[in-house]
Amino acid sequence: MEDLLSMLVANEFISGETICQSLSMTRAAVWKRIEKLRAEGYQIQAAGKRGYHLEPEHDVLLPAYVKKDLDTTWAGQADISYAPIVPSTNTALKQMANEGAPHGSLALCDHQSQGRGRLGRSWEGAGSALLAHSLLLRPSLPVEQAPLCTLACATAMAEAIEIFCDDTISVGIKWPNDLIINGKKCAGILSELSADMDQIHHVVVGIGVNVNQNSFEGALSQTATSLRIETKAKDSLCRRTLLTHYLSCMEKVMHILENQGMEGFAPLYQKRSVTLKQSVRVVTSQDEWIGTAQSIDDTGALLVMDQQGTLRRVLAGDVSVRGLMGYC
Ligand code: BT5
Repeated sequence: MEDLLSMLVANEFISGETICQSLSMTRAAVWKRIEKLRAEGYQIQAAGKRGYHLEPEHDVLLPAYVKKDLDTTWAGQADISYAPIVPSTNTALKQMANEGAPHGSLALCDHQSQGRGRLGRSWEGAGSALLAHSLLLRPSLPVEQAPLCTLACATAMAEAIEIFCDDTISVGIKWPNDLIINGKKCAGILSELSADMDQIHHVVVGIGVNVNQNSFEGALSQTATSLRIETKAKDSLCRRTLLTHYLSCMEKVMHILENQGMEGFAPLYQKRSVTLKQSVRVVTSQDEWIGTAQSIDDTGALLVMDQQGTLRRVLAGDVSVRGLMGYC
């Protein structure tokens, strides 16, 4: 199927005969494959003698289009699953990971119907306004450093958004997983780890980016924003281009993290952090308290000085930063 798609992507028109010869298939078999691709969402026209023509859709996340735009060596170069609608790209990718999908595999969709946040919360954003996707990592990191994958993806996506928006906006990271523009959340990350005591099997990192929403309803109207709102773009923005930037940035950031460790990675993260040196409220499953965020340790945990002067390590939970997303 991949070969047929690559041929359709590479040629404006391609005759049935050329396809038959190149793939050593009968016309009936080619026609069956074309029908299958159509059922998957590809808009393929049969233009008489000129042959088949794949509509160059503006912004669908079909694997053949995504691969065509990539300049990476592993990110997005392995298995890519795509469906027009999935409940959650993280759930889809976890299944692929359990079946052995390699490092760099992706799960994509155009609509996510049951997007998941952390701690059982939900992630909203129906339709193509949202870029919902998940990337599979099988990193060369010790298991205690697995949380750094979330921070690495946040750093890469922040950088990708800025490149995508021609540096007209700046993106901050609220520890551990929120991307913030002008005090509001434009993207969230859900990382799910599979590991045993001494090794990581895989990390599924799902990111939902608000790309083309013009407004938000209810509570989100106070706390959420989108790239379209922030850039004041008249036309809708291309999610596929953003995804391509992200995958390139991700390779660079992971390379630094795996080869230079925290010494190389920490400065990249710190310069974007909107949490460090700020007054924060920490809510964990056990308690709730106020302090000042000091730094990130080698495992990605946040170190916070509480009001009694004790430095406390926060590895999971919610950290509100004064002045952001409605916390004052
Ligand atoms: C997150 O959780 O921010 C993680 C979101 C991850 C979503 C991606 S989409 C692709 C992949 N597949 C999935 O199923 N999930 C991932 P958390 O920190 O728990 O934040 C959730 C909270 O963010 C919600 O309770 C809302 O308050 C808020 N929220 C929900 N939808 C939002 C949106 N579109 N924009 C901004 N804030 C939102």
